[in-house]
Amino acid sequence: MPQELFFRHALLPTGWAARVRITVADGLIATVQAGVAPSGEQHAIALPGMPNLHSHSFQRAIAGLTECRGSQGDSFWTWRDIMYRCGLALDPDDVEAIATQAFVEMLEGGFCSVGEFHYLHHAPNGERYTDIAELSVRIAAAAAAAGIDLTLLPVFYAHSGFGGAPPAPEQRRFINDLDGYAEIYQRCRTLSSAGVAPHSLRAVTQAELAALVEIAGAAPLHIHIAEQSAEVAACLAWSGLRPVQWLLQHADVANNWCLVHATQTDPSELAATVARGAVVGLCPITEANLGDGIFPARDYAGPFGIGSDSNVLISVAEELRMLEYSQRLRTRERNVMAGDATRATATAMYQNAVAGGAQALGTRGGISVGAPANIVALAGDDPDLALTQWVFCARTSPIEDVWVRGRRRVTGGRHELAEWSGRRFEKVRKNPLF
Ligand code: NGQ
Ligand code: ZN
Repeated sequence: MPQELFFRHALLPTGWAARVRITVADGLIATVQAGVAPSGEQHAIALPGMPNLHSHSFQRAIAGLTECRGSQGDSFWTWRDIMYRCGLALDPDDVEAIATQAFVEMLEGGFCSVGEFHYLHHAPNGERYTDIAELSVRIAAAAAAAGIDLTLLPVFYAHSGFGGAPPAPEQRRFINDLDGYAEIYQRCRTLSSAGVAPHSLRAVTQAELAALVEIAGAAPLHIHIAEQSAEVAACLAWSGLRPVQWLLQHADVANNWCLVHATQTDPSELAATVARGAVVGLCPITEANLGDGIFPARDYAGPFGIGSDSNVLISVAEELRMLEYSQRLRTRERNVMAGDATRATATAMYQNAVAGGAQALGTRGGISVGAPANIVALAGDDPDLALTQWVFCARTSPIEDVWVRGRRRVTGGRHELAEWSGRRFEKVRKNPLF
């Protein structure tokens, strides 16, 4: 007997529909019918679960610990020193506990799937664990416990700067050669869906990037790019090209690629990115928190999705609000992210980020037959207004229930493991090493 859910309104790929019955079989949406009489379990408003296309779950452990001024001026790079210190202090149990908590919060915040851009591979002294993919196994275990759909994006990291500079000692947990990386990647493919992630142009050479593209084939390929202005300056000094320019000239960027951040891009780089069909992975809260700059979204016509990245705050609504507000502050206009067809700004951003996020993770998104039954139920009567209020106006979350592959994980806004996981997480946070 397939599971049946009834919603007064549902956001379908074609827009809002009323009185919608969704049936679920084997975790996938089996049927979607609009305009039907209520039956079975009834809810107010169904949204497709939002993909979180970029997360470093372990960084949730330092949320709130990097917001005091240091002795020198603070920057992305001083934040990174603190983040590295934390990364060096975590054992496998810690990594799993922190990831579980981050994933629980993602589900409570409206994300149903996550691309975990995972680069803590080795022991704190830099040696391989007996199982080279030990920490990927822990991430997969955390995702299974929390019940979030996982795309593991094991990261290849080999250098500390452009032109193949040797890695720094504090990067020792990240470092692999191509053979070691291929081993981790193959293991990841047995744990969950997976993609390939060259960390950044700072961390890979051109030859390594080409090998990684080969390994990925048609699987998702994610890379950090053009986030900080110092990175643009270093890339120009090294190659005479800006990072996105360099990437598009030297790699076969296609629609399985996700360019994470792409903050520092000029109009010609944006147009060239659109032509390749790649997704831009925007992480508006982290980009604001780290002082990256503002992605010129008004001038970009291609697919995008959202990521919680450093996990300093985990919420679909707050990512979308930051995205729209950063554009308003930059352009001095309003409703910048709305579309001609979808004029409600929150709804337009939501639909676009669901589609772009699913593309980036290589999954099906949206409430449609054959897609995973990943659904977020909001309270409210008027669906556009409810989604708008969640994104722009609400002090408390209107999320009631969240299903992943048809299984309800959040009820009344609360994840089934929230209390237990929160306690375990707070114990890890007492670690004096960070
Ligand atoms: C990361 N995070 O890998 O976690 C990066 C910082 C780097 C963000 N860029 C480190 N948000 O880019 O070198
Ligand atoms: Zn990142």
